[in-house]
Amino acid sequence: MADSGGDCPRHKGFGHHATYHVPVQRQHLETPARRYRMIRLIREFELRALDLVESGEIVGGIHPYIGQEAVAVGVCAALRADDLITSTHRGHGHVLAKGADPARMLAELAGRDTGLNRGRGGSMHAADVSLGILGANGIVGASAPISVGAAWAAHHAGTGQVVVTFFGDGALNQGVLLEAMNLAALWRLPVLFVCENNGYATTMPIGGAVAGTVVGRAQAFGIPAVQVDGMDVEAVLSAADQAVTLARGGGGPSFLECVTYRFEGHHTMEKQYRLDYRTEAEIDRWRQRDPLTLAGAALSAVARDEIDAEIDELLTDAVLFALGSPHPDPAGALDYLYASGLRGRAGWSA
Ligand SMILES: Cc1ncc(C[n+]2csc(CCOP(=O)(O)OP(=O)(O)O)c2C)c(N)n1
Ligand SMILES: [Mg+2]
Repeated sequence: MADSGGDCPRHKGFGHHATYHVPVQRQHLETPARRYRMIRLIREFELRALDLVESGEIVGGIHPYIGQEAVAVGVCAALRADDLITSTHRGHGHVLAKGADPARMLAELAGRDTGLNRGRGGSMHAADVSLGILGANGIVGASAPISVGAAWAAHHAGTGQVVVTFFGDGALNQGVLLEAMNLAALWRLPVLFVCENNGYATTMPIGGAVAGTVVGRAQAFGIPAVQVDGMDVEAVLSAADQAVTLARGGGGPSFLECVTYRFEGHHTMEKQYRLDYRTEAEIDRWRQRDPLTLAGAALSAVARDEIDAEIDELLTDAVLFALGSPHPDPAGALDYLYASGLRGRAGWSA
């Protein structure tokens, strides 16, 4: 079998059947410097991904997470390595913050065989179960019941795991989210509902779609809910910490509304459509509170420069790795479509 490690020295020897060990990242967000590093990593990852969309290496476009990085990093900093997350169509930041290898993630976006899911999932379906990443999800609101199911399983197995479900303000009126919150509250499951309120669902401002308040949705089920500054990684972490401690101790679910903003379009197609639903002045105002700058303020200029240089090299390697990797063999297009080896319940027959 040909080696598919591309030109990147860090990933040499990554063949089709090689066991791959995630290099540095497990629970990697313990200090302000590490949190700044991860915000920088996600930002740089997204910028490189935007380039690859432009050059046609990533087909179909992406939903960039730029501007919202403090939410993923603050929440994941409160988690254990074996905790679980589910994510959204705008999921790169969550997947990276939970510890996925940026090179394999980029390869996934570019549809390569070395990708997290061998190039079959792409941007909106990236997953790495070994890191507790149960998957991004292209269906708005659909990851909430997956999280509640995983939390039910963890609760009954007594593993002490907590499950986070990330979703946008656009999911707030999805019935399935409300059903998921109801069961999580009723059964006191260890779930953290994280709403990333970036003010818009595609082009629809939240004021035009959501009656009542965001936290009110959760409070209706008796779920403790707070609003937090989603541009400030330390504020997100401290709220997430409390919620995770409560869940791990058997106290049931919590809900965080993280108020944030996306600096780029809803999707990379947006530029082509020339959609006009928010002003430059509004975008500029939010850029004044860039989560990267806010997190960087805790560090010296020298420390920031060192981290920035390391991330630049890491992402340059990641691009080389992704683009140097083969596309999947079309002969295997039907592989992995169906589960195998499932056992039926008592009384079941094939
Ligand atoms: C059930 C469902 N309805 C509609 C869509 C199309 N869609 C994709 S993203 C999106 C907006 C989501 O907004 P929000 O949840 O606020 O997330 P954001 O894009 O702001 O991160 C919509 C309507 C979808 N993917 N799934
Ligand atoms: Mg939104």
